[in-house]
Parts: sequence; structure tokens; C-alpha cells
Amino acid sequence: PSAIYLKDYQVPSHLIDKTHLHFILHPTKTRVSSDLTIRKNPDADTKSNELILHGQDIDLQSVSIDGRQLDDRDYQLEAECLRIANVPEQFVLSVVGLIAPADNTSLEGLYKSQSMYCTQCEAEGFRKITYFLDRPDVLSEFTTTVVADKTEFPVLLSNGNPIKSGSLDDNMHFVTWHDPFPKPAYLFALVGGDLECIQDSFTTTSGRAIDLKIYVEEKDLDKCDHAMASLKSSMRWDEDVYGREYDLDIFMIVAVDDFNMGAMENKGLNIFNTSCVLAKAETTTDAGFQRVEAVVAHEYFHNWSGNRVTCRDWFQLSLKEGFTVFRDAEFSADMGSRTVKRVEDAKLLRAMQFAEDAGPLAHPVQPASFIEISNFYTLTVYEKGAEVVRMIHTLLGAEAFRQGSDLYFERNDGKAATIEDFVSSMEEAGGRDLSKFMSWYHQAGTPKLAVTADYNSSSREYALTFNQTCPTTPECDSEDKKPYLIPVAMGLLGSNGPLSLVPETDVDFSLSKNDTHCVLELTQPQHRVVFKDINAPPVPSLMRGFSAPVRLQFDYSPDDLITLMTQDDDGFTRWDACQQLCVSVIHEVEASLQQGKEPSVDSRLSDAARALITNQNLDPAMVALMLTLPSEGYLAEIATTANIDTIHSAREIVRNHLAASLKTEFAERFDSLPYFPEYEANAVQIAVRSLKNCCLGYLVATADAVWLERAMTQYRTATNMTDQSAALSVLALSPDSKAVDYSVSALSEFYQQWQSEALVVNQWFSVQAMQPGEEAVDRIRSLMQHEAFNINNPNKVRALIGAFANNNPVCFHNSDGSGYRLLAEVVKKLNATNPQIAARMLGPLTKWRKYDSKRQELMQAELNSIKQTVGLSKDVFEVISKSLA
Ligand code: DPP
Ligand code: ZN
Repeated sequence: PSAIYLKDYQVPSHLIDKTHLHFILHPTKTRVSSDLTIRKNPDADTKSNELILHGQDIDLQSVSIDGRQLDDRDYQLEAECLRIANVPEQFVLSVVGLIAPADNTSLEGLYKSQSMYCTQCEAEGFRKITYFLDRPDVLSEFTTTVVADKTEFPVLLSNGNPIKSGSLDDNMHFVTWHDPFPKPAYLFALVGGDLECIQDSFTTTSGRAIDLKIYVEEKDLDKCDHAMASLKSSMRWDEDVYGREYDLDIFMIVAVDDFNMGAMENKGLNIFNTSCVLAKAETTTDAGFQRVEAVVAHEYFHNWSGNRVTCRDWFQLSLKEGFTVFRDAEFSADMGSRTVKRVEDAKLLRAMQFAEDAGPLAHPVQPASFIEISNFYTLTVYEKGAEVVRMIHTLLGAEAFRQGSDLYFERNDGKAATIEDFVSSMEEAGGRDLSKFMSWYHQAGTPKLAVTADYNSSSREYALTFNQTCPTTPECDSEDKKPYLIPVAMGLLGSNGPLSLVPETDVDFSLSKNDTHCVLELTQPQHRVVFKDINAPPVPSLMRGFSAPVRLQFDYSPDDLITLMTQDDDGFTRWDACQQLCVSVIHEVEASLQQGKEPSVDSRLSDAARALITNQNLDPAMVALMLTLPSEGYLAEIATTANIDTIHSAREIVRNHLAASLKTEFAERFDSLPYFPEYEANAVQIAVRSLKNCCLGYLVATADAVWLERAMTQYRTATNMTDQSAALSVLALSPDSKAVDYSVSALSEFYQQWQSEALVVNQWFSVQAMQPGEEAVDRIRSLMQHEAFNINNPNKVRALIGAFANNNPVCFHNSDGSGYRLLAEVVKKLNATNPQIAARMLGPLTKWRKYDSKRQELMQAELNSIKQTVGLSKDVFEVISKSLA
């Protein structure tokens, strides 16, 4: 397999103005006939009259041009394309092929999920359906007819509006759909199934009534209301905040069980993983409800940022994904708690995206090359891409950003655009040059921002020196990297609160909040900023709101951190200061453990935690987030060499210490928080449940029999999944032997109760995947044999194998290598059936450089053994070869 480069981009040789598709659905012989109205692209500079269409795994039946059948001397059939020499300037190409959806386990193209037919075409799945110019810059107007058995497949859907339907012989029927908006093939969708739907309607600002339909299996009809409400809120929000109105008369969502991604924004026909659309209090946690809201919004927002304006090529993926994640994050912030959302996003970025950026698969937000595009649906392209858009928002301000977005949509509507097109609209609206900003798109790696302070009491000046560097990444050495434009949102805290800022500097900055808050725009490797009229050394509050995705280094004392935690007016900074305090305390304990000394836990942490738990004025959700110790994954990420065992032990010691010393406070808070008999997934209720369950976690950590019993009672009496699964987790994940009986009963009752709910069973798999103990790998192996496990269902693989490899570090990294071997075996199996998921599951092994030399060897050995697999997919090949390079 070889790489494709952004610099080699060429416009398509031909354009396909109209696409007529005709499907006769059959599990192993679906007949796909296409009539494509093709013309030579006037912008192409090639003299050749050859047409090369993408196509894969299609049993070609016939090819004709303008009704004249070609024979195999007129074309050349290759494994991944069809070449036709000497085509006219303009013609209709008709192709008939047979495909086998029931055998398609890759879940790309047309496939069967249980009894239903569905499609997934992004990025390059359409070529498994019919021969086509399967690239995002070829936009075509689609008309699609679907024929199938009336009884088995009463519902036949595709993009756009239904224009014709009727009965045919042999109990067959057909529906024809027409989508008036030209679109690239990756946005094509088709569904055939025995589905039910809930319906609603939405009236747009300009007064058009839109039919909204969510299609699911009949048994899931009671789990669609939240998605429908989220859809309507998203439609309203996009009108209010971005001035974007929906454009077709009908908007449909279909839920499918077997799906590689979360969901897909096909024009007018979004296809969703059931996990991102179904929600009901009894079966879905608060986090699940929030995910449904966010994903419904994300896919809906793509109608403009992705569909109306699409991507020129896949190197521009972040053009639609980064922007759309930014849009959905702001939507979630508006629907719930802004600060909580910001903290959660920053947490994910720092624990996971920073790790990606520091590893062998690091790539820029706009990658310069790839082997398999499916490997680039990453945290970098999505989440870092969203942070990059957020920084543009910060630099321009809300108003100019909105003007820039209007300009971008206006100028590029109906076109395939680039990241540069987006940025240039922003530049124009903001009246400023963003060329220095482009490093964020072109360079991989997380910049490090080291800050030092000095205070001069005679001149009453406080100076901050900022030094930025970016580590070496696969595409560029550290020394060759261009500096980043880094917006630093900051303030200074004096003994009586925030200080007025009088900066003296060559850095551009803007002041707000009575001059106590400023945004500095760093552009050089080093800057010095002097603040005048400062009476005593202040505590700097830096990177408020996580204003740039950098690793900030400042030598805060524990007391500085406590000042920030309790006094800063930025919620993100307060949380971050608390995390840093936790990190430093955990690090101290870890150092003692490594030196064989008796560890002691800094009492300032428990004092600070006590102040948090007993403070009734703070948002309970923020208290819960602040009391949640940094994850082992994050602690591993910030370590140079991650010692999984001491990280785990040190974290447990700190956790048990907090639990023991604050038991009374946790218990009082737990008992004083309200219980809501009427479940609602709103910010207030979610906040209360999160703090309650956080307290329960600490109380169970005390291993007090009373609290084990109370957790079991909560498990048995809970009327919502949030409380039920929180109780299940604290019991099942407790290392204490007294918890074992409870854990065993709860797990078996849970399966008994929920075995008919696939998504709930996934939670059951995940909890067991994360359980500690020597026997973990054997447990996972036997769960893989369980009646409810199915390796062809990506949700099951993620729930069991993904949770084990990502969220059970101690067992995954067992020094006997058994965890690594298990993952390698699974990847080898998946390589043959579903390469996308295989490559995705491989992630944890690629981080081998993080660990000690013995583990490095074991991990590399597994990577090498996968590399030897016969029939290695492009997906897995790319990940393996880059991680071993
Ligand atoms: N379905 C994926 C998403 O919406 C890919 N477009 O992000
Ligand atoms: Zn997306």
C-alpha cells in the first residue's frame, strides 16, 4: 500500500451531473444499475479521454455508453477501478453490477445490519456499491429507486424527497427518491427494513414545515423522544446562532445496530449507531443522554458544514469535522452547563488527543498524506480541529466570527472547499491576517508553553516570560517547526481578588472585564509581558477557558493552586488548578513508592477537597469534576515513561486517603442531595446525580460494610440507569474483597434484567472489562464466548475489548504480556472482517514507547506478529508500519 499526498491534488477529469441508481435488494445478489450523466471537466488540464472509475467487490454485469453495450476490449477491469478508454466529451454511462450486502462485514458500502439493509459511504464506501468517481469534489444530483420485498422491507429510504412509489409483481414494491442538492457520493444513503418511526414537525424561520422522522425497530419506539427533542433544539439553534435553515422538506434519522462510527450525516437521511440515538431513563445514563443530544446536533449541523459546503478532498476532513465539533460543543454548552462542557472537552483532549499528538501516529489537523483515510477520523482532526476553530472564534470575537461563517457559507455553497477557504473568509470578516495561525493546521504535536514569572518590588512590575516549543513529530523536527499563534486568556489574582491589568508589551492583546482579563496573542518563540502597578507578587491565572490546546508549564506552589481553585472567576481554571494539585500530590506519593518510602498524602489536598464537598454554593457538577482524580490514562500521558503499577497504586492511595479522611463529609453530602423521582436529563439533575455518585464512589472506597450495603441498595432500587450503573461500577470495580459478593450478585442480576437491551448489555461488558485482578484476561476471553458477544458488532467490540485495552491499564499492561496478546488476536480476526475497527482497536499497542523496556518488547512483538498476517488490510498496515517506524 502506498501513500496519497495533498500536494498531488488534481481536479477530477470528469464530472457526473446526474446519477440515477436502481437497486433490487437481495442478500447476496443485490442488483445495482446506474445511469451516470458524465462530461469532461472543463477545468481538467488532461488531454486524455480515459475515464477511471472507482469500484471494489462488485460483480460487473454490463457497461454501456449512450445505450451501446461495451465489450471487454473497450474497458479494463482492475481490483479497485474500471478504466474506459476514449470516452466522448459528454455521455450517459450505464453500469450494472451485483453486490452481496449480507457478506459485507466491513460495514462500508451497502450491508446488512440484522434484518435491515443500510449503507455507510464516508469516506470511500460508495465504490463498494457501484463504479463511480468516489471523491468528495464530484457532486451529483441523485435519483434513487429501491426495489424490495413488500413484507420484509416495507420501509425503503434514500436521500431527498420521495417522488414515486408502487407495487410490483411477486410481492415486491419500489420507492423512488430524488435529492435536488448535488452531493458527493459519500453522502449517499439507502435503507431498507421493517421499521417503525416517530414523527414530528419543525417550522423554520421562513415558515416552511419540515417533517421529522426517526426510524427504529419497533421495540425501540419508546427510546426516540430525546433524539427528537434534540433534533428540534438543534434546528432552532442553528437558525439562531448561525442563521442556517434546513433545506429539504423531510429530515430522517435511522438507527442501526452494526455501525463503525457514531453516526453519519447523509443528506436528509442521517444513519445512526443505535448507541447515539436511543435513550430512555431506565436504560441510558446521563452521559448517554448527553451523547445523543450532541451527536444528533453534530450530524444535523453537518447539513451546512459538510453537506451544503463539502470538502474538496479528504485532507480537508477537519474543515467539516473540526468546525462541526466546535458547533456541537457550543450547542451543548448552551443546552447544559457551559463550564462543565468545557472541562469535559479539555479533559478528553488532554488525556487522549495529546497522547495521539505525542505518539507515532501524530498528524496535523490538515494531514499532508495518508494511506487509508479511515485512519484519520481521529481526535486530532475532530477535537483538536474544533479547538483550532475555537481559537479563531477567540481571536475574532463572536460577531466577526459569525460574519466569517456567513461569508464562508455564502461563497462556498454547493461547492467542495478547503480549510484555506474557511480561514480566508474568517480573515476577511475579521479584517486580519491569519497566516501565522496556520501552523495549527499544518504541524502535528502539542506545543509546550513554558511560563516563568519575576516580580520587581521597587518598580512594582510583574513580568511573565512565555517560551513556546513544539516537540518533534513524524512529519517535522522540533527545530524546523514554525511558531504558533497562541491566544492566552489570563488574569492576575492579588490578595484581594483580580488585579487591573496594565500590560507593557509588543504582543497584541485585548482587555475585558474591567481590565482584569486579557487575551495575549503570542506569535514568537519567546515573549515577555510586563504588568505595571502590581503591589505584591500575584498568582497568574493562565489559559482561562483552555484558550489554546497547549501544555502549559508554570511552577505553581500548592498554595497558588489553592488560590486559583477557590478564587479565580474562570471555572476551567478552577478545575484545572484542582487537577494540578491532585497530580502533584499523586506524583509525590508515586515518588515515595518508587523509593521504597512510606508515602504520605499532602493534607492540603484533603483540606481543599473538604472545602469543595461542603460548599453548597458551587455547581455540584463542578464539585464532582474537581473531586474526580486525574485518570490513570492522563497520568500515563504526562509521564515520560509511564509506570502503570505505581501510577495505579499512587492514585489508589490518594483516593483511599481522601475517602477515609472525608468520610463524614462525603456521607453528609450524599444524604443531603435530592433524589428526583421524575427523571430528566437536564443540567440540574445531571449535576446532582454526578456529585451523588462521586460521593458514593469515595464512600465505597472506605470499604465500610454500611456503604457497600447502601451501594447495593441503590443498585437494586434505582429507577434510572445513571444511578443503577454507577452503583454497579463502584461495586464491581472495588478492589476490596468485601465487595466481591455484592459485585457478583449485581453483575448477574444486571444481565438477567437487561439481556434483551443490547446497549445495556454493552455497559455490562464494559464494567467487566475494567474489573481488576489477575484473572482479567481469562475473564475477557470467556466473555468473548458469551451468547451476547458478537465480534462483528463494533459496539460489542468497543464495549469489551476497547474498554479493556483503554480503561484497564493495569491488566492490559500485565507484565506477562497476556493483555497485549489478547488484543493482537482480536485485531488479527477483525483485520479479515472489519479493517476499520481492527485499525482502531490497535491504538493502545501503538503507544509502546511510553512504557518500560520489557513492555516495549512485548508490545512490539505483538505488532510485528500482526504485521506478518496474510492479507493485511491497508488500514492495519498503515497503523502498524507507522507505529513501528
Ligand atoms: N459520521 C461521522 C461524523 O459525523 C463522519 N462524518 O463525524
Ligand atoms: Zn462529523
